[in-house]
Amino acid sequence: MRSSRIFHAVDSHTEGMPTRVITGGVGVIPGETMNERRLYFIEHLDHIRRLLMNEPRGHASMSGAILQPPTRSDCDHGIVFIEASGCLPMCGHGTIGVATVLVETGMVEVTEPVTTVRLDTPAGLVVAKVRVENGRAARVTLANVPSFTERLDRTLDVPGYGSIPYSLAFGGNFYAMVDLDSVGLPFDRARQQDIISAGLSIMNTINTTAPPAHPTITGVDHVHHVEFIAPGSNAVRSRHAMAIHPGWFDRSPCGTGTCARMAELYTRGELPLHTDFVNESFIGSEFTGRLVDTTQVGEYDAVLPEITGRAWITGTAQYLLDPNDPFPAGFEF
Ligand code: PYC
Repeated sequence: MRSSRIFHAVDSHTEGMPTRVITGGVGVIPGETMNERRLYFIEHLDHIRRLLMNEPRGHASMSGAILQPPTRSDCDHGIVFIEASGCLPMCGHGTIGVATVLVETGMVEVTEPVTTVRLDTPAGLVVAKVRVENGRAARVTLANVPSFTERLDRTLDVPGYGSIPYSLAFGGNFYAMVDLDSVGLPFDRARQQDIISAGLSIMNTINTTAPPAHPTITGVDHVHHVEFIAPGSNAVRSRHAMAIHPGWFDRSPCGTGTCARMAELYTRGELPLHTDFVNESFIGSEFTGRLVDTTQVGEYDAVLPEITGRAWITGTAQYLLDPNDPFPAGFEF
């Protein structure tokens, strides 16, 4: 067995969506903040993401998180998020996966009934409160980064789809929120290719005509997620299909998407503070969220969201790179 690289991993899934937690093999990424590390990684180390996320070690919907020492003294660990499609500033299902792995492997000091883990993410501080029962991480509640509505009730001329009403909100990433009805498609996995095509057209139209920009986080300046809201959804319970660039769906209810949706519902006056909101994924799994306070992000009125979800460890692995492997950065299919 020959290997020029070895990456240590604990694989998990959060409500159906994988998080490959890389616990060793990358080293400390240069950067004074976790967002600087994310940007350095994108520019200089993206081959590692592609090796770990693409086929044959991953797949087109693969997601992961590289553990780092924190860049701030009030955190236990840092995270650089990796996916088949890039490096997100924040990922809710990924953070729930990381918190579960840290507790169940004993990488943090575990206390019952609640272990608090403070995480340094590219989008800012995220605090995970892990409910621990008999040593098992039963569920995780994240206090996510401030979330806000960037634009409400606009229309977009989308080639092939006509005039589409949408709103845009930030919950750790930017999300376009669109009623599935408005693109004439049913909430049905049998129509997933059509839903992805509509999502990519909407993202492309927003990014070429009116891209958003986060006022304080460098490099967060596009939309790669469209949250297609299913008919019958409301501010108590919502179902959605989360279409993600370049062409896959979140299997989990999407933590940052749930926070963006709660920010939008708050702006509409439909979701008060301290009120549960259940968000269901395309495969029927759930996160429960709530807003706990208000704040300000640049010129935007913002909210402080929490989400609760569960994760399970699925395996441990060492991923190798044989020096003769013809696909040293994997491949996309
Ligand atoms: O849970 O925040 C999330 C997420 C983003 C993309 C996939 N999952």
